[in-house]
Amino acid sequence: MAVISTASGYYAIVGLLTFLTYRYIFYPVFLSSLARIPNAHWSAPLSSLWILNTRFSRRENRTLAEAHRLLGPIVRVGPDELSISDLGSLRTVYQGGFEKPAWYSVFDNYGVPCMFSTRQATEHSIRKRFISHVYSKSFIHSSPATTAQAHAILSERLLPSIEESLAESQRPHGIDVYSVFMGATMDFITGFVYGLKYGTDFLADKAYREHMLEMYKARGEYAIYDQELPRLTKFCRRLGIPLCPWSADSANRELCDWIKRLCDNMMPFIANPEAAATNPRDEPVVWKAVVGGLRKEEAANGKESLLYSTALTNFELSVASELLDHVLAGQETAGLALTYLSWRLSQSLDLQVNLRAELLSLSPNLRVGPDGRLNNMPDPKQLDSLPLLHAVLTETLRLHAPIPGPQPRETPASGCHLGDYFVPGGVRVAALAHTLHREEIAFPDPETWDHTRWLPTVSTEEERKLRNRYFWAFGSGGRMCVGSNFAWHEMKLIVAAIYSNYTSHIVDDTGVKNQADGYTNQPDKERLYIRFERAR
Ligand code: HEM
Ligand SMILES: *[C@@H]1O[C@H](CO)[C@@H](O)[C@H](O)[C@H]1NC(C)=O
Ligand SMILES: CC(=O)N[C@H]1CO[C@H](CO)[C@@H](O)[C@@H]1O
Repeated sequence: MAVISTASGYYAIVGLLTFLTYRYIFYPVFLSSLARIPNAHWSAPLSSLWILNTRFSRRENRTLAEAHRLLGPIVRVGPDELSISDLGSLRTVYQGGFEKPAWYSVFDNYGVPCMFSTRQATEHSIRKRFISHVYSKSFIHSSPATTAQAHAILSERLLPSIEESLAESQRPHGIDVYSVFMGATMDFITGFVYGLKYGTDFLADKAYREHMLEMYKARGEYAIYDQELPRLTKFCRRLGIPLCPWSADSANRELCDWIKRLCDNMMPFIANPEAAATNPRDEPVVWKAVVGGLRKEEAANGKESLLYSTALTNFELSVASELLDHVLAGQETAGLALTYLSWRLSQSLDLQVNLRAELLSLSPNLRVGPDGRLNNMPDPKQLDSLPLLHAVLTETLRLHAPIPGPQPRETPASGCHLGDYFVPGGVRVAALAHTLHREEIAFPDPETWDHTRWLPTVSTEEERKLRNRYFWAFGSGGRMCVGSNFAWHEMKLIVAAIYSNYTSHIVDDTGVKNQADGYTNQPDKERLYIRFERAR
């Protein structure tokens, strides 16, 4: 009896080892259809440790750029994970509507999903229908609310704060434009979401603005734990062993509470949203669209709605979750782009002279009147079609993409073809703006900031077409940035208002060259000191 059970124990162990060797070594390395795809690291088919370590030590951008340069456009970075960088795969994955993986669940706010964190395509398109019209170019270019809000922020807040920095006492150190631009973009997006009356005044309230930036930073730095190691992070949190410091969780809570308070201010108008504003600058455009959309969905489908359990049962938190995402997505990205653009422009007075000439050709333009105020706003279409302004901004979004990191998707259950490979279902696939923006066929000498790549007078139409196909600052397909038109418009207005009136000069740009390597990429020290002078 004893002999038999020893032998069967022996066979069980050998069997188990054989199975494990097959399942975790032989199959992924040799038999899986992913085995034909080049490995970014020899261990990639065996475990995710290498890519996790690359991510946690913040070396992903250059590591993947190098892997694609050496191994081609499709590389395997983990047992079930690929990185892609060719236009064909980009079309298959992003235009093909591949769904988002659980990675995006960290963007569920207050425990409820928002449009950005929604994984499934049909649910996403219901949410998108609520708001896509107010973020369309035609709405933004023609809305009295966006015009009135922009005018107030530029004329009453941004330009005066730059004028103040010209004072003798401030001149030697200049102003931290990183902080100023984060304030300006926060005021723009909260103005559009809640109206100016219930939005922020970050440009005036420097102390509060910098406190919020700290909270935001603490939240962002540790999101990677919940994204890449969700089960372990949750488990440790439950045991009371913090993988990420408590301070990150409490910063996140404070940020959420703050946005919730902005939403609570609007609650008196929930039964009658029209009563929220009597003039265009106070119009809560996005809030109204979200509230109206949810109400309509509730009336049309009630308990049958796909959103019933995720949104309609918790109306207030659903509204807050959606708006929190817009506010944070809209602030940091555009603020980063403006910081890097002002850094690049400050390195060439000639370029500033040419840009100013172009800006002053607008009629009306953004030159400040003798009373220190802006009189008229330029025609948005005219502003949008200024070639030099468009070129300097596009080149900045290329080389310093605010979201350079991977935007993961999941292959559908039936699998798909990428290049010559068959990829089974459930595989995580991602492209990154960082690598696409460094493809030499489209961008020769990719590390050089050269705005002339985008100028019709310097490059051919063919060249610019190819560049536009590789330009991925806002992603592509159905899950592309919904705020891109708003972002272009606000960034162009801010740059135009400043450079119509001032020249800029670097005082201290320590650390600006180094960007954090993550989903978004702040400058190392999160500051950039610039001195402005009145333009003549
Ligand atoms: C320079 C400025 C901006 C950049 C570079 C940018 C970039 C992006 C990118 C790359 C995505 C896709 C992310 C992914 O799939 O992982 C995205 C999505 C999104 N962005 Fe932006 N963004 C900018 C400004 C804004 C603004 C001003 C808003 C204001 C509401 C905004 C709201 C959103 C939302 C709601 C999504 C999710 C869209 C969806 O899932 O359908 N973004 N953005
Ligand atoms: C890429 O990451 C490196 C650090 O690994 C950083 O120095 C560099 O600035 C990053 N580049 C961009 C464009 O984000
Ligand atoms: C070129 C130009 O018009 N510059 C003006 C911009 O606004 C400032 C502040 O009012 C003026 O001092 C500049 O002369």
